[in-house]
Amino acid sequence: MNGAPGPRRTQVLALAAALSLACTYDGSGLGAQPDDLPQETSTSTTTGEPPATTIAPTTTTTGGPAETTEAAVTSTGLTTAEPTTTTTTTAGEPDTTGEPCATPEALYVDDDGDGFGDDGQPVTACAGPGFSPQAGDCDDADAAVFPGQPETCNVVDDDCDQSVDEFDPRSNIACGVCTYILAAGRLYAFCTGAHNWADARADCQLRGLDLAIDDDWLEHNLLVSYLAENSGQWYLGAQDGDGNQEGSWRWLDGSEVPKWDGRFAPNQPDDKGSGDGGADCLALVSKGKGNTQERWVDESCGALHKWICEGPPPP
Ligand SMILES: [Ca+2]
Ligand SMILES: [Ca+2]
Ligand SMILES: [Ca+2]
Ligand SMILES: [Ca+2]
Repeated sequence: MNGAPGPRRTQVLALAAALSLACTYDGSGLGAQPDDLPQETSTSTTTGEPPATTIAPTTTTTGGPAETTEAAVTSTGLTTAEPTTTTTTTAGEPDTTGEPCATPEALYVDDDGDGFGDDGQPVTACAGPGFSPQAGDCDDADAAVFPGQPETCNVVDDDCDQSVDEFDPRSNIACGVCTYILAAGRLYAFCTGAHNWADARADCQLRGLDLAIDDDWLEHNLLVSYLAENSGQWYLGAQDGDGNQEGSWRWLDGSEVPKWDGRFAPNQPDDKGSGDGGADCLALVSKGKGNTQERWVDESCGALHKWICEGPPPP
């Protein structure tokens, strides 16, 4: 009998609960900042959320009629809603700007400030220095390297197109041992270095090209016209099978190399190379070299020669 609260004591408790509820509701719903606010709101204020955000969720939730149950929901809803909003915003502009913004965007880190971001570093952040909506910077530590930058002869892919020192009519018409020529709707590079066939091909590929395919007599004569007299053999993009299959000559695109239309020099191909057991790579001979001049010969693939690259012209 003594332990159980009397009816009067129960009433007092209920009244006290109702009063405290009313205070919570009024304080947040009206935006007033009396003594109640610091308790509930102080947490959200510290997180940097503007007052407007705090008001919105409270007003929505208090639409219901009931008191006691509703009150529990209200305070729960408030507490839950705040951190969620705050977390999203904070994640948006992490450690870089520190400034909150209304709408973080999908951007890329642009460390060198050249206007192009690093593909490998997408972020949700506020627009501003250090970020760019455009990806594509292949060197985000070099502000002179970005898409659209004129290509120059510097062993660097200046314009991020994955070709190094390729032809650029603005800034790169000759580079190293190679001179670029636009002719008959194709782009060629005539290279006067000394490479074996594989290295010659790799050099072309680095420039966004490949060893030239001498399709017909028209192209053949065009190529020959660019070779200096007595400049020797120039590798083309054709091989004879894989080592010992003499006779299966193919261009790099898989098409057959004709042995019947006179572009091979007399008695060629003869599979006679310089000591490595065959001659399985095709070369074009310049003017001035006996009966092989201006014709094809088969060469040992390890022999060092000049080379001709070919590819589509730049867009
Ligand atoms: Ca950049
Ligand atoms: Ca860059
Ligand atoms: Ca390039
Ligand atoms: Ca370059």
